[in-house]
Amino acid sequence: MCKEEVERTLVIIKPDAVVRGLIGEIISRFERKGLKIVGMKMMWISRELAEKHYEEHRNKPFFEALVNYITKTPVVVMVVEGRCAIEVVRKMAGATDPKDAEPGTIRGDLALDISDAICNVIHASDSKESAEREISLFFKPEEIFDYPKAADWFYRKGI
Ligand code: FUP
Repeated sequence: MCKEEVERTLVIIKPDAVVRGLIGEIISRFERKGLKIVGMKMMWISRELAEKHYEEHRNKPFFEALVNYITKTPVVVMVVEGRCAIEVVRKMAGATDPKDAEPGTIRGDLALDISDAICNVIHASDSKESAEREISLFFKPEEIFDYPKAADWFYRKGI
């Protein structure tokens, strides 16, 4: 389990969140938590990219609906960095089905209805391997940035 390691994870603000005007709300939650956005863009995911991203679900009955859902409108994709970011962002996202997601989580607070697919506002990578794979699917290396945040000095050890 992660304790100290700075990790990067892929977040997608999905079509339901975009059309409901929730982009800012979701980004704010990550910023307030202390996570750092090191890559971000709006894009319209192609069918081909959606199928690659959701490869592990290819044989599931909801695959077609899932691809239709994620390609329905533009989305915002982000690389989010911070201490144990993969686990932290998954916790912030909450359970897959928004009816089961705890209040306080993004899905618990911001979603309820589903359609042919489970519409659940965001995607967040579920492991180190997925994070690496998904980040390289959506971002070129030069689209991810290294920069300091104002409070970095405060958390340095030994001062
Ligand atoms: P999560 O890791 O929480 O994003 O959930 P999964 O990887 O299990 O599922 C990926 C996406 O498939 C979900 F975000 C929504 C969709 N899904 C369905 O539409 N129906 C299902 O029964 C399960 C998942």
